[in-house]
Amino acid sequence: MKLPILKFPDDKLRTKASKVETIDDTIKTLVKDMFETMYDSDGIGLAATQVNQHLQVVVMDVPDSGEDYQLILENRTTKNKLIKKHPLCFINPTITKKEEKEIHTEGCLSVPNFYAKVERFNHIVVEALDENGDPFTLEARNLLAVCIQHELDHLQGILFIDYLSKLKQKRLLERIKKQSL
Ligand code: QAP
Ligand code: CO
Repeated sequence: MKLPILKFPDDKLRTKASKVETIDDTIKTLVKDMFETMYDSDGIGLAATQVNQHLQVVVMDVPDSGEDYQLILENRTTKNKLIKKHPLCFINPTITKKEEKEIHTEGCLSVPNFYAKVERFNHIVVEALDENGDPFTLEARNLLAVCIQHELDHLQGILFIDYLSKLKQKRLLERIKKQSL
């Protein structure tokens, strides 16, 4: 089932997520629905906070930009099938190592049609449970590392736009207010 996504400036996006105590059928259904919602919205990452579920659950599928796909003749469908092949689920995630700051352009399903440059770590290590409750440790770089930091921020009620200047935040709010008139 596709879930509705909270949009900035909804205050519910500021809620801090609680730790998942047991990975039961409710959590498994939430994970499944979050993947469906993310893929259907053409997203690469989604935090439970964004679908108004205040639990430490994140789903992600970051396109692989590796050389493996360069020789394949692509169309819209094959591209999606080949590229979207790294579904990851993080439950109760924690970042245990952060290295190398870099500036990346980010977007967010909760702030549609807005993109901005944010400084993040380019190399991280994250520990989490997967959707079956099995612990894993993942070393991530580049876009995957950026996406993990962005999604973990959502679980703390933090949005990428919080890192922008007050002037840029003010302009964004004005733009959103005009759109919803
Ligand atoms: C977070 O964001 C992210 O405005 C995931 O019209 C994004 O999936 C981290 C999206 C980029 C690092 C880099 C945004 C889709 C998707 C939009 C997303 C839109 C349609 C955002
Ligand atoms: Co986001």
